[in-house]
Amino acid sequence: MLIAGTGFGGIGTAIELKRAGFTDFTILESAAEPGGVWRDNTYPGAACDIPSPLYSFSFEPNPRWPKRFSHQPDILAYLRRVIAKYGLEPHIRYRAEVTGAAFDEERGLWRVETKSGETTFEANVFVPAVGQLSRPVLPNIPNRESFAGDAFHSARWDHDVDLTGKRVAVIGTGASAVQFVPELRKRAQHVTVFQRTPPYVMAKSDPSYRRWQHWLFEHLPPTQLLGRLRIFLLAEYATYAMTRHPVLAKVFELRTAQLRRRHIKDPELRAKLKPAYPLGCKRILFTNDYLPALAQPDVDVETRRIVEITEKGVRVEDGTEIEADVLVYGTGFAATEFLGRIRVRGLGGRSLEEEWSGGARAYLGMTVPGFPNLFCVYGPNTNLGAGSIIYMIERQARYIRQAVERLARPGVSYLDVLPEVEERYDREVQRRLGRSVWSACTSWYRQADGRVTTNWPGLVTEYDRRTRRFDVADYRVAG
Ligand code: N01
Repeated sequence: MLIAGTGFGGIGTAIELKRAGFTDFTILESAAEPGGVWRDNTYPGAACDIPSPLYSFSFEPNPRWPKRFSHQPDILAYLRRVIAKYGLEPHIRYRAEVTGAAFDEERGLWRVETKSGETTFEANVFVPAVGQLSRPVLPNIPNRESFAGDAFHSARWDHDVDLTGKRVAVIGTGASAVQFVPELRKRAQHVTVFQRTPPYVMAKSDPSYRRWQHWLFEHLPPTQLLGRLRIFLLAEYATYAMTRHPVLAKVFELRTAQLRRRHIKDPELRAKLKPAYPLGCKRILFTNDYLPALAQPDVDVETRRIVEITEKGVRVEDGTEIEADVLVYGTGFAATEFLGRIRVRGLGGRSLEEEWSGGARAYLGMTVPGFPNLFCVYGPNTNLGAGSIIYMIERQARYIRQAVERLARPGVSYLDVLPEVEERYDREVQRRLGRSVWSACTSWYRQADGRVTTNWPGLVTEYDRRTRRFDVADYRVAG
């Protein structure tokens, strides 16, 4: 078996296989170290906006999280510890970026190529676990290359650039920007935040865990489990409110307005920060220091439309040039480009890129007709508007493990999901998404034609139920 990626998806799947007694697998990793997005996103203030008791493997609760919302170094350290504990290191091949995978029907094997081209790997099962939010996007703004100063994307933070005393321009106001803007403001002389769409911002309760709590979690694990359950139920409630219940969503909306009134005294700035789309349509951002940072005299929120990047900074629609020494792009990821640059060929040489030309889709977010024994992790329509993606990853790993068990039976060469099963599933998911809040504005959840290809339409408990048992009747079994 081959897994691509050493983020939570790849590691979670590998552990599930190993715990079931399958040890014949290799994990291909493009970088020289493990960790996925938690290795790559090192911007100042990088943290998880889901509390750690839920943003961790259920079977590895970690009683020693320093804070409720852990920071990137702690999450990366956790993932490394898990890799070591489950003995996964010998399975990982670093600097092996998967570029292509082709299914050999006769032999029932995937042939997987890497960038270096030195080795072609062969395996009966291929599990791409390359994430949805792992390919940074630079915006299509004219003359981007003309900027004379330092410029970088938030997910590729250039720590060699000293921001002390600099004028910094930030483009974007998403989950990443709200974390790094307050931090870089502490060092920079001035920050201009270019905001195209104001986000909904909510406060977060983010205490550091005390020593007695660490002791309790270690010696009485159910106490930590209770905390996990509470966060889980809150996330389910938030999803329910956002997707099905406008009145409940209104309660959240009022709280965001309250927060703006508390932190932003200038009515002009407050008006600029008021979102004009239904709450939940884009990700709600949890932060305690973003709004206070925007209220400072050394921070400007610029809402005039950007027309070009210049040698000295950013030009906006009325011709004004806003000068900067450093440009930071907090402009997000190519979320709807599933599997990124991996060219996948299935039965009869069919191309996955072509199959997905109208938008990525897969049965339960994992399997695609004509691409046997290919199981995506964190694939199409498995992202969450609220809640922990690790919960979803664990359900996918469980399903994949069951498929692998079926494949281990004598005489089974491959499993190919039935086109009608996938078609029925996709129609249902898209019908529900079409009625959901995510169809009410543009965001990274949707592709250009409006189709929501990233998000799961329901509660995570529904996904849990639907993926609990691998039903072989959904598949064509080739001998
Ligand atoms: O990216 P984003 P992100 N001109 O796509 C703006 C996860 N995450 O890196 O809204 C001007 O949300 C764009 O504007 P608009 C999390 O799931 C998780 O911040 O499109 N502006 C927007 O403001 C999150 O949702 C954690 O109008 C332009 C911003 O750039 C996801 O990653 C932490 C523009 C992009 O925001 C992505 O977050 C951080 C242009 N041409 C991130 N193009 C956790 O805690 C884009 N923008 C787990």
